[in-house]
Amino acid sequence: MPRDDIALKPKQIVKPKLEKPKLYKVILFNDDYTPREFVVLVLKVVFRMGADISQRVMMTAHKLGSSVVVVCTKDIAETKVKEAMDLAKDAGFPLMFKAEPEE
Ligand code: TYC
Repeated sequence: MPRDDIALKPKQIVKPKLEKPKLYKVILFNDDYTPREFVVLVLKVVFRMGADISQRVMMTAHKLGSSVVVVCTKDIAETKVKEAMDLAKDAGFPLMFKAEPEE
C-alpha cells in the first residue's frame, strides 16, 4: 500500500542535450565551358530536382556567378558535390560545386 507519511521527491526529468546538426549549402558555380543542358542534367540526376527548378538554379549561376542548390547535412552535401563533380569530370567539363557551412 502507498504510504502517505513519506514525502517523495519528484523524479527529475533529464532532457537529453541533442546538438542540432550544422547545415551546409551546396553551391553551384558558373563557368564558360559547361553546356547549360549538362548543368540541368546534373541537377536533375544528382539533386533530384525537377526540370523547372533545375533550369532556374542553372540560370541563376549562369547570370550571377553562383547559386545555392540545396541546404543539408555535411555528409549529404559532400557526397552530392562529389557525385556531381565526378559526372562533370567524366564528361570533360569543368563544372564546379562546393559545400560550405551555413552561417
Ligand atoms: N555559362 C555556361 C554556358 O554559357 C552554362 C553554365 C551555367 C555553366 C551554370 C555552369 O553553373 C553553371 N555554357
